[in-house]
Formats: sequence, structure tokens, C-alpha cells
Amino acid sequence: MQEPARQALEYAAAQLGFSGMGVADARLHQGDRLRQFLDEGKHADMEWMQRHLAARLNPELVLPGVRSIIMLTYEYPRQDARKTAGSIARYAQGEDYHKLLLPKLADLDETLQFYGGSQRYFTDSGPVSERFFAEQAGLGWVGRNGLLIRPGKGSYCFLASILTTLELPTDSPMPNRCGTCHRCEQACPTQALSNGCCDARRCLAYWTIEAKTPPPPEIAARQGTRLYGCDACQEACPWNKVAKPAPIDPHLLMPAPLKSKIPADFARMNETDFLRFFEGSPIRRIGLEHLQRNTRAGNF
Ligand code: B12
Ligand code: SF4
Ligand code: SF4
Repeated sequence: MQEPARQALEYAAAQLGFSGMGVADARLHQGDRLRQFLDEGKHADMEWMQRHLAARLNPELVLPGVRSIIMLTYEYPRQDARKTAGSIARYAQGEDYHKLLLPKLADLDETLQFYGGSQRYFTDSGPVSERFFAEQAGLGWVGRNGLLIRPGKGSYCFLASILTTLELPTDSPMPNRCGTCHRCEQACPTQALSNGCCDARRCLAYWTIEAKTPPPPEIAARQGTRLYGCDACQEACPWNKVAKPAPIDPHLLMPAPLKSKIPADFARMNETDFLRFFEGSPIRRIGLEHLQRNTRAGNF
């Protein structure tokens, strides 16, 4: 067991702004839920999920010799920053988290190299079941809204993973504390949640961010004032309501020009203005056409 490597990593992760760290055994098997999710078509048209299945079920295919999976959390804002119509999911209010977190993960990779480890690291970007391993690494539990919930901190956080060949001391999972609560399921505008899992075919986050085609009328009618992403199943969660305030990386806060824009401003934008305005933002990734489709489908 590499106790010193783990201690050094914990220190370095905290210095880099990560709010939590846990370690899971990479050989843990996650069962059939992912396969079942795909068999039932709940991934909608995200075909890459099917392509990554073998690697997702077997981290050895992602990093030969992998022994431990280090899971990290990074806080994002807990408040909806926009005063104007057209809400933007909290995670996307500031800069693109992939660009913010990957260099930090590269630093942690260097720390582990010092102890003789080989690593691969991801945040959302790789074939790793981040919620499953975060739960196994003792960081929280997967709630009925499908998200990782941490006592005292709630669910407003990104997850990041480092696969390593080092055998690090592991953590134990904590029990699920959703109890008899079903508020997230009740709050979901499209009834996308059942059995602790979100059906992307019904999820407004999917339709406003990932989908290549416009939503069916039944879903569009429920979009309301959502312009990009959806936080309804997190807003309803009592664990987010009682979460203690936490320091937030200023890069993830919404810049003033975006705070004041209304959906009609986006509807009028041309390609050049869009690319300039959303430089560094995750919203840039969906492209102007999709953003304008969202302004047409929503009820602003
Ligand atoms: C595809 C995807 C989506 C899709 C599909 C959603 C879905 N059903 O997973 C869409 C575009 C809809 C989406 C939406 C959102 N997403 Co998303 N998404 C992903 C991604 C890339 C893969 C998730 C996946 O594989 N899902 C399929 C399910 C079946 O697999 P799983 O999540 O690994 O779940 C496993 C375990 O948790 C366990 N499990 C799950 N539920 C239960 C319940 C029980 C009872 C048991 C026993 C086990 C169990 O079994 C599963 C299989 O092993 C992950 C990043 C990653 N690589 O993991 C981000 C990720 C899950 N998303 C994230 C976020 C923030 C969101 C949104 C909140 C964004 C927004 N505000 O608009 C919404 C929330 C929707 C929701 N309620 O789930 C974060 C979650 C952070 C957190 N605190 O948990 C992640 C981890 C990205 C990141 N790195 O931060 N997302
Ligand atoms: S993100 Fe919105 S639409 Fe998707 S499951 Fe949560 S509440 Fe439902
Ligand atoms: S709203 Fe209730 S059921 Fe849903 S995740 Fe939070 S505690 Fe669990």
C-alpha cells in the first residue's frame, strides 16, 4: 500500500482547489445498470456511450495494470446567477470545467509519477463511470436524481477521476441517505427520473445540450425558461438546501455580460458574435444553431 503517495496526493489536490478526494479499488465491478441503461435506449442518440461500454465496464482496458481509481470533487456555484429570463445550469455559468480541471489533474499525475505510478485522468471526458466510483470512493451516495450527493455539501460539484497503477489505500462507501424522499422525481418537469436513473430521452439537460435534433413537442412544452441545461432535480434536493456555503473558484462564476443577456439577444446573434461572446464557455460547444433552437423551444 502506498500510504505516502495518498497523503501527498490529498495535500496537492486540496492545494489545487479540489473539495474532496477518495480512492476506490479499480477492480470493483459495477454490475449491470449501465448495460441495462443502454439496452433500454435511455442514452438517446449518444452512440458514444455504446461504443465505450467495454472500457467503462473494465478500467483495465483504459489503463493496463490499473489498481486504484482516485475520485475528486470540485465545487461549482450553488446559486442561479441570472436575473434575466433564460436559465443556464449552474455548472455552465462560468468557464468550461474541462479546460479548468484537466491541467490540475495533470499536476496530480506528476505527483503520482514521482511515486512510480502510471496514470490516465478525466473529467466527464473519458470512459469512466464517475458516479459509481465516486460512491465507492466514499465521497457520497448516488441519489434518486442519479447524482452524487455529499452530506453537508450537496450535489453541486464536478467529478474528476485519475486511474493509477499504484495500489493506494481505499475508502469505504457510505449508505444511501435519500430515505423516503422522492422530491427530485416529483420536481422533474418531464418525469425523466425513475429507479435512481435519468432517461436522457426525457431529460431537458439532454435536449438543451446534447441532442442533434429538436425536442418532441411534449418535451418542448416542458422546457419553460431553461436555455441551457436543467437543475430542477438538484434544486429540489433537501441536501442542497442545507449544504454549507463553500468557496467557489472565480473562473466558474458567471461573467457580467452573460448575466444581462436575454434569450432574444441570442436569437439575434450571428456566428462571429456567438464565438466571441462564448469564448471559454461550455455553451460554445453546442454551437449557435442549437442555442437558437433552445430559444425557440423555450417559453421565455
Ligand atoms: C451521459 C451523461 C449525461 C446524460 C445522461 C444522464 C444519465 N442518465 O446519466 C445527460 C446529458 C442527460 C446528462 C445530464 C446531466 N449531467 Co451528466 N453525465 C453524463 C456522463 C458523461 C455519463 C453518465 C452515464 O454513464 N450515465 C449512465 C448511468 C447508468 O451510469 P452512471 O452514471 O455511471 O451510473 C452508475 C452508478 O452511479 C450506478 N447507479 C446509478 N444510479 C444508481 C441507483 C442505484 C439504486 C444503484 C444501486 C446504483 C446506481 O450504476 C450506474 C452504472 O454503473 C457523466 C460523466 C461520466 N463519465 O460518468 C456526466 C455526469 C454524470 N453529469 C453530471 C452533471 C452535473 C449533469 C447535469 C446535472 C447537468 C445539468 N445541470 O444540466 C444533468 C443531470 C441529469 C441527471 N439527473 O442525471 C456530473 C454529475 C456530478 C454529480 N454530482 O453527480 C457528471 C459526473 C459529469 C462530471 N464529471 O462532473 N449527463
Ligand atoms: S436535469 Fe431536469 S429534466 Fe433532467 S432529470 Fe433532472 S429535473 Fe429532470
Ligand atoms: S431529492 Fe430526495 S430522493 Fe432526490 S436525491 Fe435528494 S434526497 Fe434523494
